[in-house]
Amino acid sequence: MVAQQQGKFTVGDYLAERLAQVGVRHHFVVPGDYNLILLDKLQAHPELKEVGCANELNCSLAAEGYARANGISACVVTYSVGALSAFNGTGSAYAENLPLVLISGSPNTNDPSQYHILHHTLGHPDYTYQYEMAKKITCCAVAIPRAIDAPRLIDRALRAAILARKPCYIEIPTNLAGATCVRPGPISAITDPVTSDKNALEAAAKCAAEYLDGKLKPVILVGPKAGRAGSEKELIEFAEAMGCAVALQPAAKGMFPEDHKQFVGIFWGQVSSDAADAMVHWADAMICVGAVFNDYSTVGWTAVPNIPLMTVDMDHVTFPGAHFSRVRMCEFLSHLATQVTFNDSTMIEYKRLKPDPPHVHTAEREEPLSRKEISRQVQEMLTDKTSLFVDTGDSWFNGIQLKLPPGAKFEIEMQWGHIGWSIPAAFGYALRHPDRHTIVLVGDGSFQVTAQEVSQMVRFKVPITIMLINNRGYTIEVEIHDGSYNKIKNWDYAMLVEAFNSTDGHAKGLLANTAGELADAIKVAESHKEGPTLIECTIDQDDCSKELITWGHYVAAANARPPRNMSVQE
Ligand code: TPU
Ligand code: MG
Repeated sequence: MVAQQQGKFTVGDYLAERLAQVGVRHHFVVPGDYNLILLDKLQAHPELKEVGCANELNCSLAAEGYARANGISACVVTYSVGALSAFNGTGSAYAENLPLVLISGSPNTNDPSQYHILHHTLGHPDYTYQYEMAKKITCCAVAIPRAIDAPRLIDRALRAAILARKPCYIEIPTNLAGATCVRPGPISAITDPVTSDKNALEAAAKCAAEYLDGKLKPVILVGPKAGRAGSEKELIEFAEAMGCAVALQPAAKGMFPEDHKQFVGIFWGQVSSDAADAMVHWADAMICVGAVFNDYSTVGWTAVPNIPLMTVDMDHVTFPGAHFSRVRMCEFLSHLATQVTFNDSTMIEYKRLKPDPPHVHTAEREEPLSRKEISRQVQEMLTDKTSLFVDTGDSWFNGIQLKLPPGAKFEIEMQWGHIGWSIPAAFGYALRHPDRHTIVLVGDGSFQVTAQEVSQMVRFKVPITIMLINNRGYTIEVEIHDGSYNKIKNWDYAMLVEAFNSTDGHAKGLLANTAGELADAIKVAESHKEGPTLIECTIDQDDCSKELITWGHYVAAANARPPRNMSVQE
C-alpha cells in the first residue's frame, strides 16, 4: 500500500486492495487495451502477483484451479474477445461451486452515449451484452458506471461470491480503472460468514435425530458440495457420532479420509468401488451431505437411491416432509453429532461385504505399457503431499480407483466436465501450493485443448508431473457413441513440451512405451523441481477400464431416450 498511499487512490487500487484482503495472492491475466490501466493498478499492489496465461480459456481455468487451492481467485481479461472465452472457466467455477472473480475491462464510459462502434465488440453500440451474459453464469454481476459506484458494487460482488461459493463478475470501463476512488472500509463487511438461524438449526437437528432414531440401517453419502462448504472436519465428527457407513460420490473423492474405518468406497452405481453400492442400496435411511445427483454420477440415472433422502446442503436441510432454510452445513453436522444415537449396523454388514484387496500384477520391465500398469505405478507415487488432478476420459475412472493415502488431495471437474481443464487448473493450484506434488492424469484428446498452459508451468518453474495417457483418441466418446470424429491427430507430446523451453526453460518430456520406461520416467519426474515433467504413456487404443465401458453404455442409453410428450401426428 505504500506506493498507493503516496499518490491518488483509484478504482483499480480499490479492487486490488479488496482482492488482497479476501486472500487472493496471484491473479491470472491476459492483457488487452480495455484492461491495461487496471492491470497496472493490480500489479502495483504488493500482495498480488500477476500471472500471465496463454489465452483466456486457460486463464479462467487456471483461476478455477487456484480457487480450489485458495478458496477464491481472480481472472482479469479484456472485453468480449477475452471475456467470452473466460466465460467457460467461469461456468466451471459456477458448476463446481468455486468463488472465482471474473474481472473484465470494458469500453470508455463516453462511447455508448455517442453511439461509437468499437473494436472487440459485436459492432453495434449496445455494450451491455457482456454484462447480461455474465449474469447467467455468476451469482452476482456488476458493471461499474461511475467511479463513485465502484466501492459499493465491488464489495457487493465479492461478498456474494464468498457467501454463495460461486463466481462473480466485475466490469470496469477502461477510463475508470485509474479514476479517483475512496479507500475501502473494514474487510469483515465482506468476509464475515453468515451463520445459521438458531431456531432453524435447532429444529433441523431435532427433526434429524428423530428421523434417524427410527431407522435401522443409515448410510451417509458424501457429495462434492461437502468439501466446497469446508465441512470435512464436521463431517468426520458427525460420521463418528453415527458410527455408520460413509460412501462418497465420485466428485467427492478425497473429502472424507479413505483410511477411515467407516469409509466404504465410492458410490457410482454399477461402477462403484469397494462394494459402496451394496451398502447404499441396503440402507433404509440416507443422509446426503452435499450430494449432487446428475446423469454422470448416477450412471445415466440407473443409480438414483430409491429411498427417501435427508439432504444436507450448503445452507439448508431437507427431509421427506420438512425443510429448514439458513442452516449451514458445518454447523448442522457438528450440532447433529451431539444429538444422534450411535448405530453401526451398516458397518457390521460392510465387514462381511468388503471385497479383499485386488491382487495387482506387476508388469515386467520390457512389457508394453498397459492402463493397469500405469495405475499401479501412479498408486506408488501417491503420498500425503500429493494433489492428484484427473481430467475427463478414462483418467476419471483410473483416478477414482486409486487409494488415497491420508493427506493426499484429489481434484476432479465432473459437473462441468471440460476436457483439458486439468492442465491450467493444476497450474493455478500448484502456484498456491508449492509445498505439494501436483500430479495430473490426462488423456491425449484433453491435453490438446489446453496444451499451451504447460508453457506457463515452464515460465513459473512449477514442477507438475503430467501423466499423459496416449490411447490415440477420444476413448470415453468411443464408449458412449463411436464415429470417425473420435479419432485425433497424434502429436509428439514429449517433444512438444520441450519446445516450450526455448532457450531458458526446464520442462522435461519423456516417452514411456514399456513398464520399465515408465518407472524410469517417474524417477526423473520426482527429482525434477525446475519445471514440469510430461510423461507420454502410450497404450493400446482398446485398453480402457471396464468401468468406463459399463458407464458409457448406461450414459449412452440415457442420452438416447426418445422424446416424451410427442403429439400424435408426430
Ligand atoms: O481417456 P480418453 O481417451 O477418453 O481421454 P481423452 O483422450 O482426453 O479424450 C476425451 C474425449 C472427450 C470429448 C471430446 N470427452 N468428452 N468430450 C466432449 C467434450 C468436448 N469439449 C469439451 C470442452 N469438453 C468435453 N467434455
Ligand atoms: Mg485418449
